[in-house]
Amino acid sequence: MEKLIITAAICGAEVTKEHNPNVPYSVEEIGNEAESAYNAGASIIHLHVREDDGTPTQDKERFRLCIEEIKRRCPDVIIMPSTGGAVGMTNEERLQPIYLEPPPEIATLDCGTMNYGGGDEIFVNTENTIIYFAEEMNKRGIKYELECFDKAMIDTALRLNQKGYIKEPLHFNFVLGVIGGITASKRDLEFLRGSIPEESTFTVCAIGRYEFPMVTQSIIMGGHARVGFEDNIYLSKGVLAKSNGELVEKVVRISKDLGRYIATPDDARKILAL
Ligand code: KMH
Ligand code: ZN
Repeated sequence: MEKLIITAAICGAEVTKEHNPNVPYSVEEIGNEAESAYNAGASIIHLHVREDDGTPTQDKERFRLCIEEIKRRCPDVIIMPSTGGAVGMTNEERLQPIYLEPPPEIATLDCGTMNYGGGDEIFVNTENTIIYFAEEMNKRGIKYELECFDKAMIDTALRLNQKGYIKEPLHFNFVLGVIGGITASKRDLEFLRGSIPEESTFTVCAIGRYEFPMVTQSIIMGGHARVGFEDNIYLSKGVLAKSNGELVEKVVRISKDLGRYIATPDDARKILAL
């Protein structure tokens, strides 16, 4: 089976130090967390950034500082900035990291609007927004990871692919277990996997206690794996992870036990055609 690409989503926009004191905010903390994940076997860092007080930001300068710090410590790692940012940000705010020079190799592209996390929050990605983000990334040669929180988002991505806005080769991230999105079960994952073209690649992430069971299913199915504080802060029941590296180490153990080797960043570049 193809080598396993491990993405570490080290920070996110929602989880805080109150949930787990090891969630990184400062540039140095982000560098430490990226390095721990990379040393453990992550080939991609999915990056959100924060102000020092923990406020999520899409500020281009803050991204530049964090990316420089990560590259200094992990020269060949693939850095995948978020264009989702945090609920309530404008499209222009969210897009800032794709205007960096050099542009990122890959960035996220969220494929639909949804209720987000209960309460009144809505994560807004209209069809025009998705087209606009895709076109801005196309102009800069940036590959997208298609973030699909539900089956309808896959259908939207495929429709926009047929219309020529979203380019191949398609790479999906199935995000399972966000309140407002699809639940995290083997049945749901099989449904999503069966809904994308056979030749496309996919990775899986899942929230909280569903992280490791769903990622393990993906490893068995030939998909890839994402873990990290953005999705889950526990190493096992009631045990907070000390670092993103611990979460990556656990996936590496599971994958090796299942007979699947781990992709280096350059392997990941080949698999994803970056
Ligand atoms: N924080 C969420 C609202 C992405 O990175 O593109 C969006 C998100 C997805 O995390
Ligand atoms: Zn994200």
